Amino acid sequence: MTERCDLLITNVHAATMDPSLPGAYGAVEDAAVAVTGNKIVWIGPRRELPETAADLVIDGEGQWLTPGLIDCHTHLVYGGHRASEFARRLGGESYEDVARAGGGILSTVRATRAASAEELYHAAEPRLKALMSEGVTTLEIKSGYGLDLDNELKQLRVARRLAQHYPVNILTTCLAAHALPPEYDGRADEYIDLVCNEILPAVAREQLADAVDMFCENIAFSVEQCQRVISAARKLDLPVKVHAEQLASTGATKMAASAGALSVEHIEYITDEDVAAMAESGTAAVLLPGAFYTLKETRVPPVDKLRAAGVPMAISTDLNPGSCPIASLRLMMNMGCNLFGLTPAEALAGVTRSAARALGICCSRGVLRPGLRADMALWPMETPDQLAYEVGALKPAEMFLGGQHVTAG
Ligand code: DI6
Ligand code: FE
Repeated sequence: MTERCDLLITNVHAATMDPSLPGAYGAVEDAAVAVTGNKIVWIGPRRELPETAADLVIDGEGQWLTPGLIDCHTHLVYGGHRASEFARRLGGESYEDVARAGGGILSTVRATRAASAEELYHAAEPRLKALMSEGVTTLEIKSGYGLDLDNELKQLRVARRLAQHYPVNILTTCLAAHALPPEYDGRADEYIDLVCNEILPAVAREQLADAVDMFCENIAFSVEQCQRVISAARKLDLPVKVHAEQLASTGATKMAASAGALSVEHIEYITDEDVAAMAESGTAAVLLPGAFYTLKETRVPPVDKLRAAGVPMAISTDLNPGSCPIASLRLMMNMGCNLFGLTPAEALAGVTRSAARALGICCSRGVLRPGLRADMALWPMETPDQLAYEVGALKPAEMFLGGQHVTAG
Protein backbone atom coordinates (compact mmCIF):
# COMPACT_ATOMS: atom_id res chain seq x y z
CA MET A 1 0.00 0.00 0.00
CA THR A 2 1.30 3.47 -0.86
CA GLU A 3 1.64 5.81 2.13
CA ARG A 4 0.94 9.49 1.71
CA CYS A 5 2.31 12.60 3.37
CA ASP A 6 2.35 16.36 2.85
CA LEU A 7 6.09 16.86 2.47
CA LEU A 8 8.85 14.43 1.64
CA ILE A 9 12.49 15.45 1.83
CA THR A 10 14.87 12.97 0.25
CA ASN A 11 18.57 12.81 -0.54
CA VAL A 12 19.62 14.44 2.74
CA HIS A 13 21.82 13.45 5.62
CA ALA A 14 19.98 13.93 8.91
CA ALA A 15 21.69 15.00 12.14
CA THR A 16 18.66 13.86 14.12
CA MET A 17 20.21 14.60 17.58
CA ASP A 18 18.20 11.57 18.73
CA PRO A 19 20.20 10.07 21.61
CA SER A 20 18.72 6.64 20.95
CA LEU A 21 20.53 6.52 17.59
CA PRO A 22 24.26 5.79 17.38
CA GLY A 23 26.87 8.56 17.11
CA ALA A 24 27.05 11.99 18.69
CA TYR A 25 24.70 13.52 16.09
CA GLY A 26 22.33 10.53 15.82
CA ALA A 27 23.19 10.83 12.12
CA VAL A 28 21.29 9.04 9.37
CA GLU A 29 23.16 9.31 6.10
CA ASP A 30 21.26 9.30 2.82
CA ALA A 31 17.99 9.78 4.66
CA ALA A 32 14.40 10.65 3.86
CA VAL A 33 11.98 12.55 6.07
CA ALA A 34 8.20 12.51 5.69
CA VAL A 35 6.00 15.20 7.23
CA THR A 36 2.23 15.33 7.64
CA GLY A 37 0.56 18.35 9.17
CA ASN A 38 3.13 19.93 11.47
CA LYS A 39 4.83 16.69 12.47
CA ILE A 40 7.50 14.33 11.28
CA VAL A 41 5.83 11.00 10.49
CA TRP A 42 8.81 9.02 9.19
CA ILE A 43 12.57 9.44 9.18
CA GLY A 44 15.24 6.92 8.30
CA PRO A 45 17.54 5.66 5.57
CA ARG A 46 16.05 6.48 2.16
CA ARG A 47 16.30 2.88 0.99
CA GLU A 48 13.96 1.84 3.84
CA LEU A 49 11.29 4.44 3.03
CA PRO A 50 7.97 2.70 2.28
CA GLU A 51 6.44 3.68 -1.05
CA THR A 52 5.15 7.18 -0.31
CA ALA A 53 3.19 9.75 -2.29
CA ALA A 54 3.73 13.36 -1.21
CA ASP A 55 2.14 16.69 -2.09
CA LEU A 56 5.59 18.25 -2.16
CA VAL A 57 8.91 16.47 -2.67
CA ILE A 58 12.16 18.29 -1.96
CA ASP A 59 15.50 16.97 -3.15
CA GLY A 60 17.94 17.87 -0.37
CA GLU A 61 20.89 17.51 -2.76
CA GLY A 62 23.03 15.73 -0.21
CA GLN A 63 22.86 18.59 2.32
CA TRP A 64 22.42 18.12 6.09
CA LEU A 65 19.08 18.44 7.85
CA THR A 66 19.07 19.36 11.56
CA PRO A 67 16.36 20.22 14.05
CA GLY A 68 15.59 23.95 13.89
CA LEU A 69 17.88 25.74 16.32
CA ILE A 70 16.53 26.82 19.71
CA ASP A 71 17.80 29.92 21.54
CA CYS A 72 16.53 29.16 25.05
CA HIS A 73 17.62 32.34 26.91
CA THR A 74 17.24 35.82 25.45
CA HIS A 75 16.29 39.27 26.66
CA LEU A 76 15.72 40.56 23.13
CA VAL A 77 12.89 43.02 23.81
CA TYR A 78 14.42 46.14 25.34
CA GLY A 79 14.82 49.87 24.81
CA GLY A 80 18.03 51.74 24.05
CA HIS A 81 21.56 50.37 24.13
CA ARG A 82 24.57 50.50 26.47
CA ALA A 83 27.47 51.34 24.19
CA SER A 84 28.77 53.88 26.70
CA GLU A 85 29.00 51.17 29.35
CA PHE A 86 30.98 49.01 26.99
CA ALA A 87 33.50 51.85 26.77
CA ARG A 88 33.55 52.18 30.59
CA ARG A 89 34.20 48.48 31.02
CA LEU A 90 37.00 48.68 28.46
CA GLY A 91 38.41 51.45 30.65
CA GLY A 92 38.55 49.08 33.62
CA GLU A 93 35.19 49.35 35.43
CA SER A 94 33.52 46.01 36.16
CA TYR A 95 29.94 44.98 35.29
CA GLU A 96 29.14 45.07 39.02
CA ASP A 97 30.72 48.57 39.44
CA VAL A 98 28.54 49.91 36.64
CA ALA A 99 25.42 48.19 38.05
CA ARG A 100 26.02 49.49 41.58
CA ALA A 101 26.43 53.03 40.20
CA GLY A 102 22.87 52.89 38.81
CA GLY A 103 23.85 51.88 35.27
CA GLY A 104 23.68 48.34 33.95
CA ILE A 105 20.24 46.75 33.97
CA LEU A 106 18.67 49.89 35.47
CA SER A 107 19.83 51.99 32.56
CA THR A 108 17.95 49.64 30.22
CA VAL A 109 14.95 49.76 32.58
CA ARG A 110 14.80 53.54 32.12
CA ALA A 111 14.96 53.22 28.33
CA THR A 112 12.43 50.36 28.24
CA ARG A 113 9.95 52.21 30.44
CA ALA A 114 10.27 55.30 28.24
CA ALA A 115 9.68 53.35 25.01
CA SER A 116 6.21 52.64 23.60
CA ALA A 117 5.23 49.05 22.79
CA GLU A 118 5.52 49.99 19.13
CA GLU A 119 9.07 51.26 19.59
CA LEU A 120 10.09 48.14 21.52
CA TYR A 121 8.61 45.96 18.80
CA HIS A 122 10.54 47.70 16.04
CA ALA A 123 13.77 47.68 18.05
CA ALA A 124 13.41 43.92 18.63
CA GLU A 125 12.73 43.00 14.98
CA PRO A 126 16.31 43.15 13.64
CA ARG A 127 17.55 41.04 16.56
CA LEU A 128 14.88 38.43 15.92
CA LYS A 129 15.63 38.43 12.18
CA ALA A 130 19.34 37.97 12.88
CA LEU A 131 18.64 34.86 14.97
CA MET A 132 16.18 33.46 12.43
CA SER A 133 18.63 33.97 9.57
CA GLU A 134 20.94 31.50 11.30
CA GLY A 135 18.41 28.68 11.57
CA VAL A 136 16.60 29.55 14.80
CA THR A 137 13.00 28.28 14.76
CA THR A 138 12.29 28.61 18.51
CA LEU A 139 13.44 31.14 21.05
CA GLU A 140 12.65 32.32 24.52
CA ILE A 141 12.20 36.00 25.36
CA LYS A 142 12.34 37.28 28.93
CA SER A 143 10.88 40.43 30.40
CA GLY A 144 12.82 42.05 33.25
CA TYR A 145 13.44 45.57 31.98
CA GLY A 146 10.03 46.86 33.06
CA LEU A 147 10.15 46.04 36.78
CA ASP A 148 6.63 47.32 37.41
CA LEU A 149 3.29 45.88 36.46
CA ASP A 150 2.56 47.93 33.35
CA ASN A 151 6.04 47.78 31.91
CA GLU A 152 6.53 44.05 32.52
CA LEU A 153 3.18 43.43 30.79
CA LYS A 154 4.25 45.75 27.95
CA GLN A 155 7.47 43.81 27.34
CA LEU A 156 5.72 40.43 27.41
CA ARG A 157 2.96 41.61 25.07
CA VAL A 158 5.60 42.80 22.61
CA ALA A 159 7.22 39.35 22.75
CA ARG A 160 3.84 37.68 22.10
CA ARG A 161 3.19 40.08 19.21
CA LEU A 162 6.51 39.18 17.58
CA ALA A 163 5.35 35.55 17.69
CA GLN A 164 2.16 36.46 15.85
CA HIS A 165 4.00 38.22 13.04
CA TYR A 166 7.09 36.10 12.46
CA PRO A 167 7.28 32.42 11.46
CA VAL A 168 9.04 31.34 14.64
CA ASN A 169 8.00 29.82 18.00
CA ILE A 170 8.46 32.20 20.90
CA LEU A 171 8.21 31.19 24.55
CA THR A 172 8.03 34.04 27.01
CA THR A 173 9.40 34.20 30.53
CA CYS A 174 8.55 36.72 33.24
CA LEU A 175 11.79 37.95 34.80
CA ALA A 176 10.27 40.66 37.00
CA ALA A 177 12.80 39.66 39.70
CA HIS A 178 15.71 40.83 37.55
CA ALA A 179 16.84 43.93 39.47
CA LEU A 180 15.51 46.18 42.19
CA PRO A 181 13.72 49.14 40.59
CA PRO A 182 14.88 52.54 41.90
CA GLU A 183 11.51 53.33 43.51
CA TYR A 184 12.03 50.31 45.81
CA ASP A 185 15.57 51.24 46.82
CA GLY A 186 16.28 49.66 50.23
CA ARG A 187 12.98 47.73 50.12
CA ALA A 188 13.83 44.58 48.19
CA ASP A 189 11.42 42.40 50.18
CA GLU A 190 8.56 44.74 49.35
CA TYR A 191 9.45 44.57 45.67
CA ILE A 192 9.40 40.77 45.89
CA ASP A 193 5.90 41.09 47.45
CA LEU A 194 4.85 43.11 44.39
CA VAL A 195 6.32 40.47 42.05
CA CYS A 196 4.62 37.58 43.88
CA ASN A 197 1.28 39.18 44.68
CA GLU A 198 0.64 41.42 41.68
CA ILE A 199 2.96 41.07 38.72
CA LEU A 200 3.03 37.26 38.42
CA PRO A 201 -0.73 36.81 38.97
CA ALA A 202 -1.49 39.48 36.33
CA VAL A 203 0.96 37.91 33.89
CA ALA A 204 -0.65 34.51 34.49
CA ARG A 205 -4.19 35.89 34.05
CA GLU A 206 -3.27 37.27 30.63
CA GLN A 207 -1.30 34.10 29.80
CA LEU A 208 1.67 36.24 28.95
CA ALA A 209 4.40 33.95 30.27
CA ASP A 210 5.32 30.32 29.81
CA ALA A 211 7.79 30.38 32.71
CA VAL A 212 9.20 32.53 35.51
CA ASP A 213 12.87 33.46 35.93
CA MET A 214 14.85 35.39 38.55
CA PHE A 215 18.35 36.83 38.97
CA CYS A 216 19.74 35.22 42.11
CA GLU A 217 23.01 37.04 42.67
CA ASN A 218 24.66 39.34 45.21
CA ILE A 219 23.87 42.36 43.00
CA ALA A 220 20.25 41.23 42.58
CA PHE A 221 18.04 38.99 44.78
CA SER A 222 18.92 36.60 47.61
CA VAL A 223 18.25 32.87 47.66
CA GLU A 224 15.41 33.43 50.17
CA GLN A 225 13.80 36.11 48.00
CA CYS A 226 14.06 33.84 44.97
CA GLN A 227 12.48 31.00 46.91
CA ARG A 228 9.45 33.22 47.46
CA VAL A 229 9.24 33.94 43.73
CA ILE A 230 9.44 30.21 43.01
CA SER A 231 6.58 29.48 45.44
CA ALA A 232 4.45 32.16 43.80
CA ALA A 233 5.20 30.73 40.34
CA ARG A 234 4.31 27.23 41.51
CA LYS A 235 0.93 28.42 42.77
CA LEU A 236 0.25 29.77 39.28
CA ASP A 237 1.45 26.50 37.69
CA LEU A 238 4.34 28.19 35.95
CA PRO A 239 7.68 26.39 35.62
CA VAL A 240 10.78 28.19 36.85
CA LYS A 241 14.29 28.93 35.63
CA VAL A 242 17.01 30.71 37.59
CA HIS A 243 19.90 33.01 36.60
CA ALA A 244 22.33 31.47 39.07
CA GLU A 245 25.95 31.81 40.11
CA GLN A 246 27.16 33.88 37.17
CA LEU A 247 29.25 36.17 39.36
CA ALA A 248 29.68 34.30 42.66
CA SER A 249 28.75 31.11 44.52
CA THR A 250 25.45 31.75 46.29
CA GLY A 251 23.64 28.43 46.77
CA ALA A 252 21.11 29.40 44.10
CA THR A 253 21.67 26.30 42.00
CA LYS A 254 21.02 23.84 44.81
CA MET A 255 17.92 25.74 45.84
CA ALA A 256 16.65 25.84 42.24
CA ALA A 257 17.35 22.15 41.66
CA SER A 258 15.58 21.12 44.84
CA ALA A 259 12.60 23.24 43.76
CA GLY A 260 12.50 21.30 40.46
CA ALA A 261 13.60 24.20 38.23
CA LEU A 262 13.68 23.46 34.50
CA SER A 263 17.11 25.05 34.20
CA VAL A 264 19.80 27.06 35.90
CA GLU A 265 21.60 29.56 33.72
CA HIS A 266 25.17 30.90 33.60
CA ILE A 267 26.46 28.74 36.55
CA GLU A 268 30.16 29.61 36.24
CA TYR A 269 30.52 29.34 40.03
CA ILE A 270 28.69 26.08 40.79
CA THR A 271 30.23 23.38 43.00
CA ASP A 272 30.38 19.59 42.71
CA GLU A 273 27.40 19.35 45.04
CA ASP A 274 25.41 21.65 42.77
CA VAL A 275 26.18 19.45 39.77
CA ALA A 276 24.98 16.40 41.73
CA ALA A 277 21.79 18.24 42.71
CA MET A 278 21.10 19.13 39.07
CA ALA A 279 21.66 15.54 37.94
CA GLU A 280 19.32 14.33 40.64
CA SER A 281 16.50 16.74 39.79
CA GLY A 282 16.92 16.66 35.99
CA THR A 283 17.58 20.42 35.91
CA ALA A 284 19.30 21.50 32.68
CA ALA A 285 22.39 23.72 32.56
CA VAL A 286 22.18 26.74 30.27
CA LEU A 287 25.67 27.88 29.30
CA LEU A 288 26.04 31.46 28.10
CA PRO A 289 29.51 31.84 26.63
CA GLY A 290 28.72 35.21 25.02
CA ALA A 291 28.16 36.81 28.43
CA PHE A 292 31.35 35.17 29.73
CA TYR A 293 33.22 36.58 26.73
CA THR A 294 31.68 40.06 26.88
CA LEU A 295 32.36 40.46 30.59
CA LYS A 296 35.86 39.01 30.16
CA GLU A 297 35.14 36.46 32.86
CA THR A 298 37.82 33.93 33.69
CA ARG A 299 35.91 31.27 35.60
CA VAL A 300 34.39 28.72 33.22
CA PRO A 301 31.42 26.51 34.10
CA PRO A 302 32.46 22.95 35.08
CA VAL A 303 31.63 21.35 31.73
CA ASP A 304 33.59 18.13 32.40
CA LYS A 305 31.65 17.55 35.60
CA LEU A 306 28.29 18.38 34.04
CA ARG A 307 29.09 15.99 31.18
CA ALA A 308 30.18 13.22 33.55
CA ALA A 309 27.00 13.64 35.60
CA GLY A 310 24.82 13.50 32.48
CA VAL A 311 23.35 16.99 32.99
CA PRO A 312 21.92 18.31 29.69
CA MET A 313 23.96 21.35 28.61
CA ALA A 314 22.13 23.97 26.55
CA ILE A 315 23.89 26.91 24.93
CA SER A 316 22.21 30.23 24.35
CA THR A 317 22.94 33.82 23.39
CA ASP A 318 21.60 35.59 26.53
CA LEU A 319 21.02 38.32 23.93
CA ASN A 320 20.76 41.51 26.01
CA PRO A 321 22.13 45.08 25.88
CA GLY A 322 24.62 44.65 28.72
CA SER A 323 26.38 41.32 29.01
CA CYS A 324 25.80 40.00 25.47
CA PRO A 325 24.72 42.35 22.70
CA ILE A 326 25.40 39.57 20.17
CA ALA A 327 22.52 38.19 18.08
CA SER A 328 24.25 35.04 16.88
CA LEU A 329 23.49 31.59 18.26
CA ARG A 330 26.01 30.06 15.85
CA LEU A 331 28.76 32.24 17.33
CA MET A 332 27.70 30.95 20.76
CA MET A 333 28.15 27.37 19.51
CA ASN A 334 31.66 28.28 18.43
CA MET A 335 32.38 30.00 21.76
CA GLY A 336 30.93 27.03 23.65
CA CYS A 337 33.62 24.91 22.03
CA ASN A 338 36.51 27.37 22.15
CA LEU A 339 35.86 28.92 25.55
CA PHE A 340 34.07 26.16 27.51
CA GLY A 341 35.45 22.97 25.92
CA LEU A 342 32.31 21.52 24.36
CA THR A 343 32.59 19.26 21.34
CA PRO A 344 30.90 20.44 18.11
CA ALA A 345 28.25 17.74 18.60
CA GLU A 346 27.61 18.92 22.18
CA ALA A 347 27.30 22.46 20.83
CA LEU A 348 24.61 21.34 18.36
CA ALA A 349 22.85 19.35 21.11
CA GLY A 350 23.09 22.53 23.19
CA VAL A 351 20.99 24.50 20.69
CA THR A 352 18.56 21.69 19.88
CA ARG A 353 17.82 18.75 22.21
CA SER A 354 19.21 20.26 25.43
CA ALA A 355 17.77 23.71 24.73
CA ALA A 356 14.36 22.03 24.35
CA ARG A 357 14.93 20.40 27.75
CA ALA A 358 15.76 23.78 29.28
CA LEU A 359 12.48 25.17 27.97
CA GLY A 360 10.37 22.17 28.96
CA ILE A 361 9.45 21.43 25.32
CA CYS A 362 11.51 18.31 24.66
CA CYS A 363 8.37 16.25 24.02
CA SER A 364 7.71 18.32 20.90
CA ARG A 365 10.99 19.82 19.67
CA GLY A 366 14.76 19.61 19.56
CA VAL A 367 15.15 16.20 17.88
CA LEU A 368 14.17 14.85 14.45
CA ARG A 369 11.95 11.88 15.28
CA PRO A 370 8.45 10.72 14.27
CA GLY A 371 5.82 12.43 16.38
CA LEU A 372 7.84 15.59 16.97
CA ARG A 373 7.32 18.95 15.27
CA ALA A 374 8.81 19.33 11.82
CA ASP A 375 10.92 22.38 12.74
CA MET A 376 14.03 21.84 10.67
CA ALA A 377 16.93 23.54 8.92
CA LEU A 378 18.75 22.31 5.82
CA TRP A 379 22.42 23.29 5.65
CA PRO A 380 24.82 23.34 2.69
CA MET A 381 27.66 21.59 4.51
CA GLU A 382 29.61 18.37 4.38
CA THR A 383 29.62 17.60 8.09
CA PRO A 384 27.56 18.92 11.02
CA ASP A 385 30.86 19.83 12.73
CA GLN A 386 30.81 22.87 10.44
CA LEU A 387 27.94 24.40 12.43
CA ALA A 388 30.18 25.10 15.43
CA TYR A 389 33.30 25.65 13.36
CA GLU A 390 32.14 28.25 10.83
CA VAL A 391 30.57 31.59 11.69
CA GLY A 392 29.11 34.15 9.33
CA ALA A 393 28.88 32.59 5.90
CA LEU A 394 27.18 29.25 6.49
CA LYS A 395 23.43 29.89 6.49
CA PRO A 396 20.50 27.50 6.15
CA ALA A 397 19.47 26.81 2.55
CA GLU A 398 15.91 26.05 3.70
CA MET A 399 13.98 26.23 6.95
CA PHE A 400 10.73 24.56 7.96
CA LEU A 401 8.46 25.47 10.82
CA GLY A 402 5.84 22.84 11.58
CA GLY A 403 6.46 21.43 8.12
CA GLN A 404 5.92 24.80 6.40
CA HIS A 405 8.68 26.39 4.39
CA VAL A 406 9.83 29.65 6.01
CA THR A 407 12.05 32.36 4.69
CA ALA A 408 14.95 32.82 7.03
CA GLY A 409 15.08 36.32 8.62
N1 DI6 B 1 22.12 38.10 33.58
C1 DI6 B 1 22.47 38.48 32.37
O1 DI6 B 1 23.37 38.01 31.73
C2 DI6 B 1 21.55 39.50 31.93
N2 DI6 B 1 20.63 39.54 33.00
C3 DI6 B 1 21.02 38.75 33.93
O2 DI6 B 1 20.37 38.59 34.94
C4 DI6 B 1 22.21 40.82 31.77
C5 DI6 B 1 21.23 41.91 31.70
C6 DI6 B 1 21.85 43.26 31.44
O3 DI6 B 1 23.01 43.53 31.75
O4 DI6 B 1 21.07 44.08 30.92
FE1 FE C 1 20.27 36.48 31.04
